[in-house]
Amino acid sequence: MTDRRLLLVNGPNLNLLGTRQPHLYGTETLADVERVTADAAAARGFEVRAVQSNHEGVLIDAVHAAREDCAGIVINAGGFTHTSVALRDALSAVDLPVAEVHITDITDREPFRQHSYIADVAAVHVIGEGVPGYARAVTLLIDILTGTVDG
Ligand code: CA2
Repeated sequence: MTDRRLLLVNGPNLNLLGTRQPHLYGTETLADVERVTADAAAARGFEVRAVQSNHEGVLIDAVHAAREDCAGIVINAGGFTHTSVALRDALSAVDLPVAEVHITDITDREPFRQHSYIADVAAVHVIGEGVPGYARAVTLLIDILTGTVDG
């Protein structure tokens, strides 16, 4: 591993965090998510490049670009989690360790949310822990990257 940088990917509608549906997603904003993630990474000597988009192709391009200068990817793919073979293929193709995060417990919601196309290309899964889950995902991903645990 040469680059001590992680890509943080947030998918569609996560730009609305903190503005709607607080009973589900809480009151913290996307900026809070990005700060929590960056702080957890900085504590281990890593930096974070954050991208959020409502467009599948933009997310795929960001994942491809990570191959150049990132050591791993933290992703909450939002609704694309349950629909996007293309985003899953991109994650698989770049061959970087992936941490999948969901703010809510997708296993305890509607049936259509219970399947994740990302799950089996991710080495780390943090689900239903709210925004602090992003920090835990970073820690677990960096453990893998630094050989603290097996990946
Ligand atoms: O629990 C998660 O983190 C999700 O990835 C969030 C996605 C949802 O489609 C997944 O099933 C689970 C939705 C993000 C939408 O975020 C909003 C935030 C505030 C207001 C409206 C939507």
